[in-house]
Amino acid sequence: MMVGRAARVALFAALIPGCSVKLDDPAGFSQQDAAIDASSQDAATDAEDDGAPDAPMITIDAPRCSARQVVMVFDGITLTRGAANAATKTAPWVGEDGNGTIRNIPAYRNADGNRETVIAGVLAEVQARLAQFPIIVTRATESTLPTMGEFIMVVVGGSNASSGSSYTLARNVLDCGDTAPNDVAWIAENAPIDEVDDLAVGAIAYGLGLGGTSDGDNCLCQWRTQCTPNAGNCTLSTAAQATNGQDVCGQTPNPQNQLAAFEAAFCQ
Ligand SMILES: [Ca+2]
Ligand SMILES: [Ca+2]
Repeated sequence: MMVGRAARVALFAALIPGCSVKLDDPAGFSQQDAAIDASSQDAATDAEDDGAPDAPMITIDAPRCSARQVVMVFDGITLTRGAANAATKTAPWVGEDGNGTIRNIPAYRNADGNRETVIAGVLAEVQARLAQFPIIVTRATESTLPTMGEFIMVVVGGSNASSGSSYTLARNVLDCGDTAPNDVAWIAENAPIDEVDDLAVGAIAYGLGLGGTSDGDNCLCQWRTQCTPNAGNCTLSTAAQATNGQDVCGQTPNPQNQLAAFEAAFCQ
């Protein structure tokens, strides 16, 4: 889906004052499948050599990067202001507009008859952005959130009026030292569909303590920085220069190895 230039300029100008140029992504959805190594089945072996048929030996390998998951919510959820914790559906940015600390975020594109196709495309794109690790990305509803294990929740839908975010396009908090493993991030309904994946990766990264950059190709572009995202999908870098001094974690080296941060958070 292409969004008119004027609308997009207004959208990004609302997020970053002074940011007035934004290019469309000509690639759109690539519909790539994520290369997630979900399981493999080992061949049965006749270990005993006793002549009797062996029971099948099946080993399910856990995905390499399963220390934490990414869970995306598209079907509406109630969030409450509090410490960042996806399991309790609380985040410090909820209701930062002062209009209430319990906020109902509506379902993403609820009036769009094509919403399931759109959501499937967004999920596939987020999986593709994170396939290099790989990181498990799944969809859940408020009633089917994981009940064990650590997970970062990315809620998509509504506006800053419903979430209470002080930013209009996407929100997470810079989590220096990644002290909260179960961050809760939010992306607005009106984010361009082909940028929801990039915003999700940026939100996750911000929650790992990675600072915003002014590199238009990088997934941390425009996270509290004056930055115009380039066309196409964003990337992570081994040497990303975090550019906004007040929002760079003091203990974090700069430039930052974003790939190592994701590896540490999800794969170790
Ligand atoms: Ca975190
Ligand atoms: Ca994209």
